Amino acid sequence: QSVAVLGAPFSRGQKRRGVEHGPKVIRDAGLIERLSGLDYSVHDFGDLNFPHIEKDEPYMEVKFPRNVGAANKILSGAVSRAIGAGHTFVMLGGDHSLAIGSVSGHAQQCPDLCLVWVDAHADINTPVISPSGNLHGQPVAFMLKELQSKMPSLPGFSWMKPFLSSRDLVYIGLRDVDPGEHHILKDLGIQYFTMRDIDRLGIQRVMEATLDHLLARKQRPIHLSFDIDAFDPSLAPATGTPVNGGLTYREGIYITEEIHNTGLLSAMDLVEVNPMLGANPEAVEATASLAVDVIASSLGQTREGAHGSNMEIP
Ligand code: DIR
Ligand code: MN
Ligand code: MN
Ligand code: MN
Repeated sequence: QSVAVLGAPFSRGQKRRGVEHGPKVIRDAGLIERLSGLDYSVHDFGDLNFPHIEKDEPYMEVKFPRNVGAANKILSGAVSRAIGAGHTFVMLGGDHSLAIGSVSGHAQQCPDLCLVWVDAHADINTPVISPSGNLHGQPVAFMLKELQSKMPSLPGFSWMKPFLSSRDLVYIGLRDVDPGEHHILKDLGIQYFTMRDIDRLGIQRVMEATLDHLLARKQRPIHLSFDIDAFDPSLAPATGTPVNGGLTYREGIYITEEIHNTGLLSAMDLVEVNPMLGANPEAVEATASLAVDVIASSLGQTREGAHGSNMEIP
């Protein structure tokens, strides 16, 4: 059982500086030690080096397309190699535009993967309908085969092709969805659970329905893309686009425990931790420590505790 950890210090998918320091604060919060304690051999591959492309004019309204495209191409290759080498893969963001490279690299090795997207936002704007022009609000649109005809060819993205069917994706935690995104969700019949759905059903039934939707026909690798802004801003204040009314700590950890219990988690992203946005150092540490809890729980840390099979009561 081996885990590969890779940092992706990148922020050009949105406008606020600081999210490129996410990997550092998540490591400083003790990530590697926590994963080693779970009996994994942990391979920390450090942080990727992304080129800075000086001349990168907006394409339509979309900001930094060449920088985002180039970074994701590099990330995609790195993820594909790590998964090909047999590791369970953990990507530390960086902003959520990095999911383009992370999920596509995973899909190169595991074409039948399914995707669980935990986020306040749907991140499914196309470049044409995006109200902000920020690519971190668009990664899912690049992945979906059903949106291919709606996607302009953006400079920087000629390397990638859509690879995911809309039925192989489930959202959890939504509470800030743009009108064009809502139209796409309904049009494609995408399975999603908003915070209201969690209020109505409870997180246990939401996870049951999520895993049933993705795995009932067949067992297959799971990609978990976890945006820290899925949590309530009281728990995760150091993030770029906080939205009130988010996941409780217990709901978030229940999601990751259930993902782990499938035995099918193959890769995950933890994105949008921005240490320049906490009101004080404590707010940043709380957000980073929450990120560590999410990753450790996804990889098998339990609340009930655990013991080795050869343990005796002394
Ligand atoms: C908004 C905000 N829907 C956009 N998106 C995200 O810019 O497209 N914030 N992802 O985290
Ligand atoms: Mn997101
Ligand atoms: Mn978000
Ligand atoms: Mn329609």
